[in-house]
Amino acid sequence: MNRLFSMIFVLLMLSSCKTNNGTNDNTKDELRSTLMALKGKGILFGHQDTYAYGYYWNDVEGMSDVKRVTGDYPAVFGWELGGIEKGVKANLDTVTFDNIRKYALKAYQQGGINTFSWHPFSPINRADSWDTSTRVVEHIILGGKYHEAFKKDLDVLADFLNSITTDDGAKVPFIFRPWHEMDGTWFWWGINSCTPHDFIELFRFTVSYLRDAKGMDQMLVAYSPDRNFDSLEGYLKWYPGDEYVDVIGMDNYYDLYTDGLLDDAIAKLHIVIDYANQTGKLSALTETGYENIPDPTWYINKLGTVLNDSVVAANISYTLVWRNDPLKHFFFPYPEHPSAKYARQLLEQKNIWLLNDLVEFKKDR
Ligand code: BMA
Repeated sequence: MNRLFSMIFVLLMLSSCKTNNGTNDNTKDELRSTLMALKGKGILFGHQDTYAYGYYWNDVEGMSDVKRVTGDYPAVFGWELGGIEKGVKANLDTVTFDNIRKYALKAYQQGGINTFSWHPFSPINRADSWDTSTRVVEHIILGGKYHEAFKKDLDVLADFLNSITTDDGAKVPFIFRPWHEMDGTWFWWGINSCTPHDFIELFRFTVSYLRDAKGMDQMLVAYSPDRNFDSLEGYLKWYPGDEYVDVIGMDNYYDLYTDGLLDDAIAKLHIVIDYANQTGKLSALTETGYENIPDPTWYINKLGTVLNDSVVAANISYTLVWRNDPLKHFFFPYPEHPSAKYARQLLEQKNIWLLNDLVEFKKDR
């Protein structure tokens, strides 16, 4: 009888590790292990807001510019949380949070991986992320006058992320990428607007509060400076510590479109990869792209060259290109764009994976 019970128990445990798409990344540890396991086999291709809108369409069921060009969805789905802290219905790019919840769940149920960025409005005066006219970080960290206000913003953020669940109530795992590009000057958490010490406090508090006070055990965390470093020491200047970070990342647009800087982009990724390997973590090119793709060959000649560098190909887990806002800027071609055939060429390569590749890989594990 005891044996029967143990067998039933084991079977139940095994079946609880599977989601309804036959995949097995329903916890953050499983998500991490999937991303680790594909290192050297494939690099997942990601796209920001892929289901939400694209080149002259908005919120059309099943639509994605990546799908329109390649026939498949991206493997990594990026979503933006900026504005959630204000309690409004839609984010700063006019995507409603109800839709983001729906899209992220769909991406997960299809076997994809979600990642969230956050360009918050200041807890002090609700100025946007790009307003560096007042100092924010020193006032919202522990001991700051607006710390409680900041905590309220995190409460709202956590409530939303914790509400992305499957029908049986399981929380959908994801990668959260807060306070990115801190080595640039453009955000109020950037290099000219706070000290590395205060930045690290901010990052640590954000992660601990979400994990410990808000129970967000479904979250991996990415650290993503921009391209403004050329040594490990420079890269780690704002690093909160190994216990706060799962994905060692870099955002990089400039080196990937400016002539003569491709080697720099690769060298910086090597720094990222070395550190990830040294600490047993994941590595990724967390954001990239060429706004409106004025060089049609960019996907092959620039992004392709970087991703096919032997060290990069053997190590990074994913990359993500930015959103397709036709009115402002788009980073993935629409079918008629001259770069579409080059994007297709890159995404047809055996080691660059879209959603189906990832789903197949997980089935075989
Ligand atoms: C930036 C731009 C902005 C957008 C923000 C958050 O890179 O795309 O237009 O509001 O990201 O998605």
